[in-house]
Amino acid sequence: MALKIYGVARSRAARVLWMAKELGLDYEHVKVDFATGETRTRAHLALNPNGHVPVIDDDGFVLWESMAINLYLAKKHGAGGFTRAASRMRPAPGNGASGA
Ligand SMILES: N[C@@H](CCC(=O)N[C@@H](CS)C(=O)NCC(=O)O)C(=O)O
Repeated sequence: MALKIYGVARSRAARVLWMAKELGLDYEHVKVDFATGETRTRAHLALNPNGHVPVIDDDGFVLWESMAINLYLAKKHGAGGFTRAASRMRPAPGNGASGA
C-alpha cells in the first residue's frame, strides 16, 4: 500500500480521511495523536517540522496541510471530477467572498 495518512480522525486529518474515502483510495491510517504528544516526536518532526497532522506519505512523497493534501489527492485520483466541480463553485451573490 503506497499511501499513508498520519493523524487521528478527531483532528484536521478527518478532512484527508474523508477525501480518501470519497476517492475510494486504499491507504494505511497511522493514528498519530496530537493529544498525547505524538506529533512532537523526532520521527514525526522528520515528516512535518511544524509538528502537526495531517501528513501523507505517498510512496515517498511527503506533504502536510490538509487542504494542500486534498487538492493533491483530488488532482491525482479524481479524474478531473473534484477539481472541475470546485472551479464551477461561485460565492453567493452579495456575500463579499472573493472565491479564492
Ligand atoms: N492548517 C493545518 C492545521 C493542522 C493542525 O493544526 N493540526 C493540529 C491537530 S487539528 C495538530 O496537529 N496539532 C499538534 C500540535 O500542536 O502539537 C491543516 O489544515 O493541516
